[in-house]
Amino acid sequence: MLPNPAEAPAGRYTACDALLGALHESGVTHIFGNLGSDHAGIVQSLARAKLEGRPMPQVILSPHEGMALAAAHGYAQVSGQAQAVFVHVDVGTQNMGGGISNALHGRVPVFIFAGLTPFTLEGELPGSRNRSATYLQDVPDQGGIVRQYVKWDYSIRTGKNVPQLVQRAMQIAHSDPKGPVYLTGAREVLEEDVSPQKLPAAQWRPVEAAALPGDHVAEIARALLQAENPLLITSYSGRNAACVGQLQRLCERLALRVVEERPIHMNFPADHPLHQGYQAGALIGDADVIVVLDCDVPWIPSGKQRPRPEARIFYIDVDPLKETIPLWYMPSERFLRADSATALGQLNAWLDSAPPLDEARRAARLEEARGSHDKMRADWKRKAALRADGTITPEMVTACLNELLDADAIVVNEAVTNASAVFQHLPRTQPGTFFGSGGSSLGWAGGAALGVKLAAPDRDVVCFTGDGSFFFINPSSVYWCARRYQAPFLTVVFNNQGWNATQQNFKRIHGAGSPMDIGDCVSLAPSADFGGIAQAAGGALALTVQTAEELPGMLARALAATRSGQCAVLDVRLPGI
Ligand SMILES: Cc1ncc(C[n+]2csc(CCOP(=O)(O)OP(=O)(O)O)c2C)c(N)n1
Ligand SMILES: [Mg+2]
Repeated sequence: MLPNPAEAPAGRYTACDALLGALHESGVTHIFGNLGSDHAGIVQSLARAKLEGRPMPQVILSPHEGMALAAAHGYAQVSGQAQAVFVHVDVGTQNMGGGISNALHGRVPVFIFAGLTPFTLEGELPGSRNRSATYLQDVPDQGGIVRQYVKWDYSIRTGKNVPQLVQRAMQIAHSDPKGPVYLTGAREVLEEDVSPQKLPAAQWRPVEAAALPGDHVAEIARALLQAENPLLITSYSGRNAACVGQLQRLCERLALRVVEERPIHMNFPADHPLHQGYQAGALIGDADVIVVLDCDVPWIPSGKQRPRPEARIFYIDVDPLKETIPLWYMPSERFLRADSATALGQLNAWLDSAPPLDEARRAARLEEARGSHDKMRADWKRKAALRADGTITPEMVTACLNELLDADAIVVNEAVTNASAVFQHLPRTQPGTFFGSGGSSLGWAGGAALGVKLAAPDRDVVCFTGDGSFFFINPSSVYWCARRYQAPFLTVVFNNQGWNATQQNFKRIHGAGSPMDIGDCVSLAPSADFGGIAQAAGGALALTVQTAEELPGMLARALAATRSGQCAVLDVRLPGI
């Protein structure tokens, strides 16, 4: 704890200065903020820092808290660095909504700060209550609103140790499994005068990546060498770019097939012959050794495709217990808590000094995989072909977009029942070019795309939503922000005029042949003018595509607009559900 007078501004130095200074020190460059009466001291500190030319995180003023959190989520997915989200007491916390569940399940580090309503009534301390609303925002346990969804929550009790609290919060957020943290502070505490202090960042680093215990490296490597039909299933190992190369090396030397199950990241090059698509399906039942690498739900136990009872299953995961999911089990031979890049590096190193897999066996397996890879893709291609009746399919949209995008373009996916069209026809080949929310709360994609674009301003960013999801993204907030902060991206709305997922679930559970009309519960007709909403809020280019014929031209126009600084929303009219 070293006093650092050089950092001290002239005049007062409060807990707010300490909070903002510590965030800056810990690498936070952006505060996605929806500020209120609880943040009066924060606003003052930011203004004073600007006046005095002191570095501070940039405030991205976020008209809706859901967007703020989604943007911090997307930003951290690209950069690995937690950003800050500032929200207003209990009500702003509630307005973050399901986004907090996405950040937790997506294992994304986010630092959330919310004020607490003042705890003095009669001016006993600076910051005391001064408005009727401050009475209405007094709740018994504000942290309790999000406690199930954060890794850590705490309230600042004294301004004196704010830098330590920030560093602790950041250390927890950035340690695996990563996730959101939530800090609160009442106005009186934030107004406290404190002494500047600078903490040595090197002493607050995240916990080091965990490795596989030595014995198990050999055990897994041997099992893979001996296997006839090994399979690897992953969904988020690619969050660490280094893991992609390690995985490719392991798979090539063993002719190990890979399935990306509901991917949240780009994990393995989609054009690689060992890439076997996005549904393990029959491959699961055929496999004698299965490595599950960073995946929450590799198969559905009540589904048709399950591993054989005698299959050897090794679960390597940064979070193999899934502690945030109370009911969860995937019976496996071993559960190993390890960082996937480290674990694969260990397996590769062990295999480097072992006799290699018989080359004939390896080559035969690789050829077989290549055959199924090519066949699968040829089938997909047929689905993307033009229809005689001119109707648009989601596959056509993504295939057409694939022609226009570079390999480093970033895809943000919340396409719900049309997600497979995104997986199949926008094959990502470079790490860090694909993101999903990792959770189940719709409304992430718009804010996430904004955060992604802020973190990667030189790359094309395309986000996919359904028409139902578009309502959830708080579009007015998203497109307003995108214009104000010059973060243009393309949104493709798969508009099937309804909640297809809800309809499909009804059919799955209550029989496909049900004669009942459930339109009242799932239809979103008549369709909203999604592009018009974005245009009104943030001057976005609004395009509606009705026929397959006009699709290529409109996509090119929309993309060109984003490249010249304007958001574009392409409302793709699919056949209604
Ligand atoms: C915040 C939130 N509310 C409700 C749901 C339930 N839900 C899951 S899928 C879905 C329908 C989504 O509709 P749309 O985006 O149009 O995609 P489609 O199903 O038509 O492909 C709904 C309402 C959810 N997952 N998250
Ligand atoms: Mg829909």
